[in-house]
Amino acid sequence: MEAMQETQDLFPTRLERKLGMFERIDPVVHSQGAQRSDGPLSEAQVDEFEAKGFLSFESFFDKEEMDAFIQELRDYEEDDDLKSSEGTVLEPGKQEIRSIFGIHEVSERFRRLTRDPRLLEMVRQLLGSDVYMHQSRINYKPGFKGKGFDWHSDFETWHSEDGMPRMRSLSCSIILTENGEFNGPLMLIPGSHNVFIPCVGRTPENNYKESLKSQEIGVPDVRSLTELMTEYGIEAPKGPSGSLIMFECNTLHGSNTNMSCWPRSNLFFVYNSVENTLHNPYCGNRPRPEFLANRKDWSPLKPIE
Ligand code: 6CS
Ligand code: FE
Repeated sequence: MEAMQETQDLFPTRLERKLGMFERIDPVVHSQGAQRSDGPLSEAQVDEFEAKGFLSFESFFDKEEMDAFIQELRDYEEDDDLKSSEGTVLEPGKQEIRSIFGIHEVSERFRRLTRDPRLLEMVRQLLGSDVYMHQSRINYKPGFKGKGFDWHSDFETWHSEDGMPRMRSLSCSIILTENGEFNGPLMLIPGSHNVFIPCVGRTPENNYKESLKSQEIGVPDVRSLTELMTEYGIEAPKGPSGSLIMFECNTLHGSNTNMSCWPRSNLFFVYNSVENTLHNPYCGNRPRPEFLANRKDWSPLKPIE
């Protein structure tokens, strides 16, 4: 059975021919019975996450708590070494920072935040096990200049390019600077986590060098997106600094260009179940670098007060 699991790809994607979307096979909430209510989330919140594929919390952290993080981000904008380092992605053709990956390894302050018990306990409640950090990043979206992210399922990429076997991970997105209507907030399609949409097209080696600036491969087709949007609509949770959005790894999401003068910076921590560690990439390519997909430390995260 073990060997079968290794080779069988339950989520075929990135093929030359289009396959239709199909129902999710994994649970959304992985804890069972009494374990489901064993954590900070109420029954109603767990049910909501299960139904919609995300939960949002206005002012989850105090605004003041976020100030030191925001100051650190500002310092990074001036840091040429960091700007030229591997995990930093610049906007296409520009010098502006788009994302810094592996932020929990760059900064002790961010590392501690990934282990904040207020986050970890909710994540463990939903994923039903201990968890480790698959990926962390900051997405910058400076006023006037910040570009968007096209519609995608993170799991589709993590499965095909990183070998994440099953849907048992989630992202915590912490809003560092207020996300409003006009500065390109995260948009999600509620309910979309319940289907897997295979995407068309083989994955080139080193695809991440392009996809992190502008995604071309691993983008769901317009017909499937239209069907889901028509049925479920789109939501864009907004809130001040310190707000939190937790979204399931297969929930379709994207965001617009920031045309306003107000910067939008969000922090993303991706937690994966220790029972869902990475295989070889299902697309057949070499694994992506560590800053995108952690393969060296799958030990359970311990809370830091
Ligand atoms: O390639 C990745 O891993 C990712 N890309 C996107 C657009 N979202 C999630 C993740 O950072
Ligand atoms: Fe994403």
